Amino acid sequence: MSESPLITSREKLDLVRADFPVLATQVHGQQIAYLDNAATSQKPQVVIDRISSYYQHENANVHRGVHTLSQIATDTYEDSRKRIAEFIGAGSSREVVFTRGTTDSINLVAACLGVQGIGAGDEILISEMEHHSNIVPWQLLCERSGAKLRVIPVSESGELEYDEFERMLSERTKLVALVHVSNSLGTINPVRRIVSDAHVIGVPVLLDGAQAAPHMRVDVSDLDVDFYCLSSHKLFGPTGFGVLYGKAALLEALPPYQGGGDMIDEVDFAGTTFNEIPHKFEAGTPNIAAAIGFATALDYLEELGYDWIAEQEADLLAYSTSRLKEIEGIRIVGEAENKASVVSFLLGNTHPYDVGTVLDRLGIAVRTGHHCTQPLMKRYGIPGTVRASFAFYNTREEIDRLVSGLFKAEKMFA
Ligand code: 7TS
Repeated sequence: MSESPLITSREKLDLVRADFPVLATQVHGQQIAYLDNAATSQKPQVVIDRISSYYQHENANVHRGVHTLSQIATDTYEDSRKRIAEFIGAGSSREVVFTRGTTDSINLVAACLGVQGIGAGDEILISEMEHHSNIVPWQLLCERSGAKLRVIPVSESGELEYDEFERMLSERTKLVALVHVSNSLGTINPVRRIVSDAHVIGVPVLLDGAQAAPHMRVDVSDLDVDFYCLSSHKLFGPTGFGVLYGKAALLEALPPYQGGGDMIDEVDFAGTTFNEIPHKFEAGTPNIAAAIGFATALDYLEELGYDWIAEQEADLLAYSTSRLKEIEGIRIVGEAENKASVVSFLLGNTHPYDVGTVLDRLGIAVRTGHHCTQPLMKRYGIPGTVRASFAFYNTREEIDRLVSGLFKAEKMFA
């Protein structure tokens, strides 16, 4: 994207859209309206080009070769770590562990904490609005250790019952693990208050940030959070790559995750010593191209600016919410006061899958189902929702197409 100072905001949007080749794709003979950004976001051409150029000119393994190409790959890869650390406000790149994504980041902490003497009488605190990846790893840990999983309830409008959180938080709590922004409801949780309340009694906090960083500036130092997890592919970077941020002292205290190359200091049959953080948690050849591509995606976002992103997405959220309410049979699920640009809804008694199928025929991509939050769907007594999740490159016209598609679906299933 390049712009002159006189550019209008619509012209800027059109220039930004041109950066994302997938947005020109045709589906069933129509230009795609891609409204499934919470599942994964599209990649700008600069990210695609950077990954391609890495494989064309720089590909070599990292941390092991004396040869020049390997040194270049290592430097570029470690520079990406510095870039990512800086982007999320980490104090040092030592606090940035590369993983396969949010799921892997959470599993890493759960697996490593499990070795650290969590046991009967201890509690892990999560909420009813968690993605399965912030439920199941803790259930597995509790089964192994005898610890108890406690669940903060969610209100009808989709907010954490904060009084319940305060009541449940105690010296038995070993960790609070909560979603920053809900993928199904769009709720933005009051994470600053959560972290500070937990810290009053010395309880560490892990935040699942998969859906937060695509919409807002995340600064882990400012939040004073202990662990923060995110996925590159939801942040306009490649799939299969993500980050676990952890405070250095906490990461140092954890045992290694998986064993293998790169995570060791010295291996002997009598015993092995381990590499320093973050490498201690990174066994095997990593996804080098993804780290480099992700750093490029962050550069792109920075250039765009979170102020513009927030302005654009606030408009999309407000416009879609008011337009959807024109449809008589619509029920919006999740109307928290503080929301990201995600709208979940039901159309009368029509199954979300049927609505999604009609929309797909019109070239409109939404997600339908439980969105990997089955306990949350049970809380609302529904099988799932239709979810439109917006990124900064979406337009009001795409929302108009969604709404007319829904009117059509309503008539078909009446
Ligand atoms: N946490 C949240 C809040 C998520 O939304 C997701 C993925 C994950 C964790 C897992 O991320 P991963 O990159 O490790 O898979 N959410 C969705 C979604 O809403 N639709 O598809 C994937």
